[in-house]
Amino acid sequence: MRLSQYFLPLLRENPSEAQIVSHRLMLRAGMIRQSSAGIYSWLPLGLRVLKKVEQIVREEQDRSGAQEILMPTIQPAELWRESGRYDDYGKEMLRIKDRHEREMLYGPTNEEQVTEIVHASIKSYRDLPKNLYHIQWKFRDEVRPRFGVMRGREFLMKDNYSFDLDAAGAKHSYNKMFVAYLRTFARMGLKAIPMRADTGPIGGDLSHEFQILAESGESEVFCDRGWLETDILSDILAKEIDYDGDLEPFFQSFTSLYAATGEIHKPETCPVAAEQLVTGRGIEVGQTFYFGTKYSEPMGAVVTGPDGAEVPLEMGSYGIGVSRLVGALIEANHDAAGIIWPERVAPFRLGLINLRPADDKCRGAADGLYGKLRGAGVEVLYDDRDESPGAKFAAMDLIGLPDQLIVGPRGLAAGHIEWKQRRSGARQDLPVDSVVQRFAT
Ligand code: 5CA
Repeated sequence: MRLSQYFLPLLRENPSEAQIVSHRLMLRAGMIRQSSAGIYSWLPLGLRVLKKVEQIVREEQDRSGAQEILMPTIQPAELWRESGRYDDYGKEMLRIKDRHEREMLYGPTNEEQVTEIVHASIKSYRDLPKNLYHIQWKFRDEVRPRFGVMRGREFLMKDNYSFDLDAAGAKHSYNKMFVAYLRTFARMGLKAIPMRADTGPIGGDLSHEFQILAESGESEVFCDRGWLETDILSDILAKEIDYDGDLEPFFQSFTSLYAATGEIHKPETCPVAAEQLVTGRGIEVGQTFYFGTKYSEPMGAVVTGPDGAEVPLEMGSYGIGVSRLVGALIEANHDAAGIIWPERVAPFRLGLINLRPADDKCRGAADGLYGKLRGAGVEVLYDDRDESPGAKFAAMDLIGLPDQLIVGPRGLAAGHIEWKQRRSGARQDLPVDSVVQRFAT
């Protein structure tokens, strides 16, 4: 993409409404634009990141055996009356009436909708287990939407729902998601700690929140100091996972060290000595719930068991805040100059800067490189604008592409192009003809 043609509305000044760094940087880097409180449009650069995050989430769901569906954003109120949540959910639910005065709602989550789908088509234990997921916009009329996409009113969530015959099967489904979540976050380079959590309006008694430790996090969290010292990312990605095998040892190994959210942590029952306990803030990027028959029973979602008797489905639900993750990734990856994208979620792999677009040699070399890199399948953002070098460097650092290639007259005369790594700031001269091969995928 040529920057001269790209829709990238960068802001020079820090927007005053943004209190945390990810919100500031998303606005400054032209990734999002607020529509109303807690509701955003995603602009081209932001959308590219959102899609990459979404794709990693999707790949790990698919790997675990979950199947993708797409449920609507607007749901009928009747379904929620069946489960008893229509009144319980309170003001966070956006209630709508259609032209026939039928009560509808913009889904804050989909337990009822998916239970209805499965109930309509699954009648026998032989059709179990099933695990269905979708990646869809949700609406929660939060009391205090803030921090940009971190606590929005409209936000993108991956949510899935497992259906099993019995509690043992349901725990296996829970464990599968537990593994899939750790892998998902690890692939984005995020150390998400699974913490015992309260279940709130979703219900049930087994739940984990996946928390990234960060000053700007909204959750109060407590964990064993051991969590800070272990390199869980490489541990997780190095493990071969057989999703059909026994996952309980994996689950145990990642839950043996204490970690709990503020809602359930009690100093008097905490097993960790005070000097070993870390108290901090966390960003909740996902949550898993096992709630058994909370929805299947009132909604009559039963299957015929092996002995012919009807049994209500054992269920769990699992959410990942896809749009929140974009903010969380920035909280974990930035410096004073701007964002530093991890390669796997970067909107473009490379930034190519032409320092002298008016100079024929520079333009020829930069245009040529741009064409070859694209031909080799590399995603490149090419700054071909007629701007000062300083403005170009600042823009490239702000939007945080992992690597920058800088084409200038002096380097070209010596047959090289400067390569700058955004994260380390390290610079190196590369011979012009080696560049494409260095970055080809
Ligand atoms: N039905 C369950 C699991 S599918 C559920 O709704 N869980 S949840 O309430 O914990 O939401 C799942 C994830 O969505 C959270 O972990 C969080 O990362 C994200 N999320 C929740 N509320 C918001 C919000 N207001 N803005 C952005 N992300 C949110």
